[in-house]
Amino acid sequence: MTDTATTTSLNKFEKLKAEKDGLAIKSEIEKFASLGWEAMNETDRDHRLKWVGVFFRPVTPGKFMMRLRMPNGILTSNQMRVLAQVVQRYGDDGCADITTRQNIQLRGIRIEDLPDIFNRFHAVGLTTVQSGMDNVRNITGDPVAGLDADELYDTRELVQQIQDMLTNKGEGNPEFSNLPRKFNIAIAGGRDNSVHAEINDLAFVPAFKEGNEDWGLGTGQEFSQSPIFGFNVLVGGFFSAKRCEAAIPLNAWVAPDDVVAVCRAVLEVFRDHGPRANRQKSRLMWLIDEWGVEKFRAEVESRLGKSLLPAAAKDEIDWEKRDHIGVYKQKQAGLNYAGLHIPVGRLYAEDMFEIARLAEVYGTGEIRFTVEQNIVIPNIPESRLATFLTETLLERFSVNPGLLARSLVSCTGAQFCNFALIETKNRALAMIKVLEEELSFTNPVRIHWTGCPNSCGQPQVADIGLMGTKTRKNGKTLEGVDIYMGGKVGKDAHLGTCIIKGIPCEDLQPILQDLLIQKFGAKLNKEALVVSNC
Ligand code: SRM
Ligand code: SF4
Repeated sequence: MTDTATTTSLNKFEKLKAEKDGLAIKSEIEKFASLGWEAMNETDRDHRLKWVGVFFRPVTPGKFMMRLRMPNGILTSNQMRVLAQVVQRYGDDGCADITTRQNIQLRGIRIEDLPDIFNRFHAVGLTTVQSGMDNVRNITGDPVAGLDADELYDTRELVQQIQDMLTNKGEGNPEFSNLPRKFNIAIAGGRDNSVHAEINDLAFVPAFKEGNEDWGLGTGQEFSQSPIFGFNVLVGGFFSAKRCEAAIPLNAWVAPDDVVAVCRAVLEVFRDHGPRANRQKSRLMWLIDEWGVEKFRAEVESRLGKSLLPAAAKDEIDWEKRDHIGVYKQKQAGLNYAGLHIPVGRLYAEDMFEIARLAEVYGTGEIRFTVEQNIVIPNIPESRLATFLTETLLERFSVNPGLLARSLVSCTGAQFCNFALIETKNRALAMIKVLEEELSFTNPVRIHWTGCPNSCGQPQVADIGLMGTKTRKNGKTLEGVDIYMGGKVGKDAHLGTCIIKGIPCEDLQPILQDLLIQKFGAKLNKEALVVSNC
């Protein structure tokens, strides 16, 4: 227990962690499976199970959600097939969602099946550990790491190393299982900030250190004249219902070899000093506010056991953000990667089997996720590309979707999430379909839906962000949205802000149509013009 926690009154979550560490649940899975969900201790069921990635869903009691960890968003066809087998056994209740953290969640899970599911995961190297509650979430990395000819750094190995350190290679690590709150880490390896570095508690962005100074790297390059590659460090980015902040510079540049140690040091400082009294004020930025960034930096240095170098003068994020939908040449001659659009990230067992098959038949069995809830299949030889593009699955999971559909992101919403104020995924799809029928576009417009102010669907990074709310119309309470605009991703990323509040969802379509015409150059299609002139 930390110094802060012992001196402040403990909130409900701090109490439950103090009573029993969340990871203790690992050894009780067999017991829960034979007890059944209704007979379980409620705190274990509703909260502690999240330490092993199992989420009780009050909206569908008895049908749990399982959140995996997918370092850098990468999995194998074998792993995908195991995930497909798990959801397949639940028939209509079983499905999966690719998440906004390059990850996947499974639905319909029965508690009695957990021992078998964990065994299957273990056999193929999958883990769900520490993916919920006061733990570090899935660590994001560049979705085209190792494929992109223009990349500055292949993030895969580092992301895996951080995950291994935090989770004890997927087995669970009590050193980091009682943070004051959730914690997000991202590493950008390309020039386009594909991971939304600015909305993470801790992010590493590519930057070259110039000049002829003693950097103390111990690499023999201390006095190098030529620029050395490393990362500028950002801290404190987060979204919550009460406050959203972009990450701020720590004024530190780290060599790739130091990234894991810096993650450890930052997390130790957060764990031991982060505020624990009020859950709404427990994210890392609140500690930085209290201390100031200088004191925070000094404490990180003290944990690290060495000084941090000042940040490089500029970072290398100088491209517009790519969405990776479509077919692109890899840096390996003769190979391509294909980005498939998965509408709002929703997958069913048969889709997952089919994706695994395509990855094996045309690629090398590798599958990747993006933070836009889509997939990338790498390593498709030139000679196989034409046949790949005729596959039936690509009719639904297109490499060339409409310009609104391709950038659509949506959180879980009311179908499964009890925080939700509105239904999101189905509504988002229906709305995009109508708007694409009515309008023509020259550029993609990024629309993000999120069911409540927790902002899992990241409306603040979107061109148009829609945040679920309840609103009143003609004396009735209706599902509505607050509209966000101005989110900028890629270079010069900054967060969008709320511009209109409380639009009933039933009145939203003409407002979106108008915004798309006025602000994004959309044009009414002829047929729509005829209808509107009637
Ligand atoms: Fe989230 C809580 C879903 C990304 C901010 N989020 C939840 C819960 C667990 C609430 C619950 O128990 O029902 C949601 C589970 C619903 C379900 O059944 O799926 C949930 N969050 C999601 C996912 C699945 C949205 C999606 O459709 O993609 C994303 C899973 C990511 C992952 O793989 O780990 C997801 N959540 C995010 C993000 C986006 C990001 O990380 O870039 C955010 C905003 C960024 C951030 O955290 O700073 C986010 N989720 C929250 C919050 C507000 C945190 C706070 O500090 O207040 C909550 C509520 C909480 O933690 O108390 C929350
Ligand atoms: Fe649930 Fe709200 Fe997150 Fe959507 S934004 S998944 S409704 S907590």
